Amino acid sequence: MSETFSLDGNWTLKGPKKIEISAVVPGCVHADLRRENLIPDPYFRDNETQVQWVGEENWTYTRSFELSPAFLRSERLELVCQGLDTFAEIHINGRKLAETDNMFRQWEFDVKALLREGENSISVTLRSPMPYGRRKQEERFLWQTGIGHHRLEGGQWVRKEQSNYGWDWGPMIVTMGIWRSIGIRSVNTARIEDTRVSQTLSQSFKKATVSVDVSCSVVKRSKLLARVEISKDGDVVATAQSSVARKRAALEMTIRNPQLWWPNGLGEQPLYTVSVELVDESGAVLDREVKRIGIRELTLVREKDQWGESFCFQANGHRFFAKGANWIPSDQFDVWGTDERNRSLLESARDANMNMVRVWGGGKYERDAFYDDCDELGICVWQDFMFACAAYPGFDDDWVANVKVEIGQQVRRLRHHASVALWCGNNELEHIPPILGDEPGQMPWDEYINLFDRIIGKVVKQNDNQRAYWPSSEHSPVGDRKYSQNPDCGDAHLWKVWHGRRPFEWYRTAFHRFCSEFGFQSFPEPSTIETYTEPEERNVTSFVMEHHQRSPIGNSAIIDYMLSWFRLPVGFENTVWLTQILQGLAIKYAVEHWRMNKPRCMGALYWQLNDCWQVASWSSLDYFGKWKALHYAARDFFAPLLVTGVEDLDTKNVEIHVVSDQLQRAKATVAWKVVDLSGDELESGSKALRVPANASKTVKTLSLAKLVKEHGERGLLVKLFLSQDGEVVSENLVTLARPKHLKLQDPKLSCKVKKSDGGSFEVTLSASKPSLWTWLELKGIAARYSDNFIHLLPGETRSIRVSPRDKTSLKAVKESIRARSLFDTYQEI
Ligand code: BMA
Repeated sequence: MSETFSLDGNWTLKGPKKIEISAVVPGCVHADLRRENLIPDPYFRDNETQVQWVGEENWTYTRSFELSPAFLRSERLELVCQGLDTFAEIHINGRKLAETDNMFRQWEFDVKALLREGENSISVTLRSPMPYGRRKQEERFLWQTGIGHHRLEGGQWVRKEQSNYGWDWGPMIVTMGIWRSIGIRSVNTARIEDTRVSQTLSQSFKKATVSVDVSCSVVKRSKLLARVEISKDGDVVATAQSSVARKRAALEMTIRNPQLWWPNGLGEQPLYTVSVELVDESGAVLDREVKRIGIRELTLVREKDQWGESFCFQANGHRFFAKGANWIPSDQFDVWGTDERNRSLLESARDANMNMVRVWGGGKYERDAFYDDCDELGICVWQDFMFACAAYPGFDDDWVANVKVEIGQQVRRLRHHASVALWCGNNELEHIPPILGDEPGQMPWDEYINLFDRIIGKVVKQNDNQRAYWPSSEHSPVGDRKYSQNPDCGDAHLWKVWHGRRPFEWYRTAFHRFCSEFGFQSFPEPSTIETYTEPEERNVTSFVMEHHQRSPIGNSAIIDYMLSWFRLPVGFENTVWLTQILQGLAIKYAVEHWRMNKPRCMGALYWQLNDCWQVASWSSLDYFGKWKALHYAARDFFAPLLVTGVEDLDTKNVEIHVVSDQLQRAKATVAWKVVDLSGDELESGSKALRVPANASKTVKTLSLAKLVKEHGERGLLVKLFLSQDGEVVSENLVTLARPKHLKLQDPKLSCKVKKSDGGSFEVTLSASKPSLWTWLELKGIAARYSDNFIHLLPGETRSIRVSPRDKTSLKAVKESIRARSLFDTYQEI
């Protein structure tokens, strides 16, 4: 049986200044130096500037290991490096084995001749990628975004995480290290080199044909057999076996009445285990590979329709609206972005009713566990290949050859995952003006098309014919390819709000088919800011706060929009919380509009889900995974059944819409309540509805002209409720004036706390006057809230479950709890 002798664990790291410390593999140089206290916390204040030298040096990892005689007798021994970042030179027992130049590739080398019985040594020297990138830029300059503003040069020449060089939400810290597992694999007779699982579903979805293609690496000629077993929860549901001919075996199995895998919100995520064994003549198992699959149809549908060409995903015969966000690396240092942290971020995505993340092309291909989590949580993955916002050297044959291997390996690694929905060539190469063209520094269109359409497109097709390949995000497939943000086809990155400084209302003029990026920034909450600032720096324009703001227009854009919507807040804490409320409002504006316009628009993935350090950014989850106001808002605006209202400031009408993503029709009741700013009811009503499946519907128009005459635009609030079986499933607030102009009164919030189960607490909130964006905070206690930033009218009560991260007493919760609302943000302290 093929075995791997792991070389993970303790190594020694040697570097400049006579540094010699213990190191952990997988990991990176910065993490090792930090562990030994040789560098300060790079995320604190502007310490990032003090760690720049690390990425400019060369570093050597070494270790020794003992191999048993039995292991050494294996017919072949291969060093398998699952990831080396990036320019590595490997030596075994003092002899040079190889050089590598791509962080995203797995490297395998035959090392039998270099190994000996007893003690062996290995060293991996990592050469700084910085001089190389700079030299290449001097030889032939290639354009990239954002250089000069917290971005280092030359990254596009190196097959390495591009955001390492700095991004408009991330630090410039160029890593080096053995960043994935490393080990020596023994092979006797043969091993499984690759397993390709494909599936075909019958039209009724009652029968799945699963094909497994096994290819082997053979050391010694012999009769080989491939055996496959598919099981579900321990029960075998199908088996097959076939002899291996010309190093390959093709097996086919049928599963009747398969349990179908669904995106989150549409059904369950049953997973089947496909276990493949390679067996020799004597029946001995030579190698085994196990993959988990979901039986499902998950395709991209593009067809002519009344608006142009659709762009929407379909699962098991049902088109669905993609709801989610863009994923960036969860830490600047991969090793700090643990599987647990990633899992918790993805669970937060699931809890906010998301069904898709886009793994953005400026980061990295994530670890297997990430895709396993997505399979389990029903989060579909739009997978970019790792190219972003720069002209790339498509003219360089060696570079292209390197990329081809990388793409092939990654597609083969990830293609069995139920969640992987789409391969996408790159992020924004097509539509950022200076990237493509014939000027010096630009990538010519024909070279671009050759690389992304032909070469990469072909590698994808060869390795996966079950999924669509989309050359770029964004991309216009019909008519003029250079027509950026064509509303009639393809996907679009809509940045008129924020980068273009248009008002939030602009979103309501956009009718794009699939909105794969749009966003608005906010600050992380005060408790997160405390982890990177000194107390005297807690002002949004202090040097350190600006250091943790990478968008050149960042703070001024936030404040500009804030003044348009809200009263100028008083004090630092109110300011940062209010930026979150503002962000939530911006994205709600966009998403509700696009959901209302389904099926014309069939996807909204906002920029961005998460952060890689503590920073002001477009994220809805901060570096520690804490939910910003946007994430709570996302759970509401992505709800399977949504009620929303669109105000017409000319007619003073409010149109009420109900959007359903459910696959069945549903009975529901929509109710509305118009109140004045004291909370006194002026009008109310309700209507029973049959909500059509997977559709959007206008259900009622409220004419408020008369009430506006009596109370003024600034004197009214409209609350909408959608209930099913007596339970409110969605609610919303509509105003006819900007919140800053509403004459809000002190809501006199009351908050009662009692102990609940599992270490949580139940907080009951009520208000004596309308309380907008009411939020709870436990000062000094990290906690998750079942709901936050809610609108309360007098007479309503809301129970919120508060789950502290660490065990906390009722007394401590009572002492630290604070309930505030919009009104409080501008009260003089
Ligand atoms: C996009 C992304 C990122 C960037 C973001 C915010 O278009 O693709 O490159 O971080 O905008 O500016």
